[in-house]
Amino acid sequence: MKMSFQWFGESDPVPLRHIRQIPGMHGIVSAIYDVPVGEVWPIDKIEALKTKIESLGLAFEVIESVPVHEDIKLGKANRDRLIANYQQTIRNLGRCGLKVVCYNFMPVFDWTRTSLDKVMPDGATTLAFSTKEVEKIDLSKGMSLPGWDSSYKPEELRSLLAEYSCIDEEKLRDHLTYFLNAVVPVAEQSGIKMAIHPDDPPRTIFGLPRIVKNCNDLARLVSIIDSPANGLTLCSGSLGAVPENNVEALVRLFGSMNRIHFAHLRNIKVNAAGDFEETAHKSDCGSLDMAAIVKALHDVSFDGYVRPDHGRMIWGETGKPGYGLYDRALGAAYLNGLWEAVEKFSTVKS
Ligand code: DNO
Repeated sequence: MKMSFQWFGESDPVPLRHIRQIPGMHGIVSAIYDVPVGEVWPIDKIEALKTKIESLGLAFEVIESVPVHEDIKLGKANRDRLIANYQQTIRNLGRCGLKVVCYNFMPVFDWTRTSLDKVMPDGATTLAFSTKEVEKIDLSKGMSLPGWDSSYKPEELRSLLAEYSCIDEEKLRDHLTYFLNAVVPVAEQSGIKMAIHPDDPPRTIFGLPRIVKNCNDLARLVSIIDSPANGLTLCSGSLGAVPENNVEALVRLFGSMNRIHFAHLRNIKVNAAGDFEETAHKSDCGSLDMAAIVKALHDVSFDGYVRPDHGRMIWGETGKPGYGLYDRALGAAYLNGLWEAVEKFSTVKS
């Protein structure tokens, strides 16, 4: 298990040198943020980012994300040009030594929350999702959340939502299949493993189709192309937001098929209505058994990348909600501790 940390480049309030001080930190997860979605990432930009990260003794092997243009998800006529660009980006990343590319196929919106600063009993603030609140969101005002690759002005959002009105789950799945058939062979040749991020939360929102929500969806996804290059980002907090999703069992199933290349590990407290708030990583702070999830990763001989996902804001830290230094650093230390314990005590001594 290679511990990593997401860093949003020079504009990130968390400096790389602070990330380096977290014990057991293997590398950085990042992206090229100044190339418009759908265009090719040039080799020199990738190289420059890699050199910067490596100069601090950290590895740069995981991209999160190479965003998929909405026209590919919509199956529009210009998708072949956009997919050719995506293929070239994958080739360029492979040439620069990258290993895993995280992406998602969520229409319009990436991860969605209804509060970015819900106050917890201990005074920390956190990200939360409430079904009632999401129904009240007025999309005519546009929408954007931290960490998203796109933000929308009201007019753009209106026309994009109209375009999706004729896309159901089956159509969206066809478009994903078309995309993967073109991209996975290139990823294989380039030494890159594609790792789709599940829908967050894993249910339909704003009437848009969602196709990476549960065990069935993941099974259909990996069967589209039977190759390790067609893999998953196992996000405990996304999948775990629906109580029927047993995250430990998902790790065992897809991990033993060698399809989990990247894991986002965070804990959430979920209620019966499916509302949730993101908690500290430790198991007894939320609804997920993080020790069981880490043990399952170990049992399937997981040797991919992990990052502590979103943290709360604590100790007066300000910055990008979910992406502060302190709580994510605590998460990394905790997860490394779980891994060390599992590793040490499940070793069969000869
Ligand atoms: C938020 C993040 C997501 C993720 C993308 C991957 O929780 O994990 O924004 O980066 O969905 O494409």
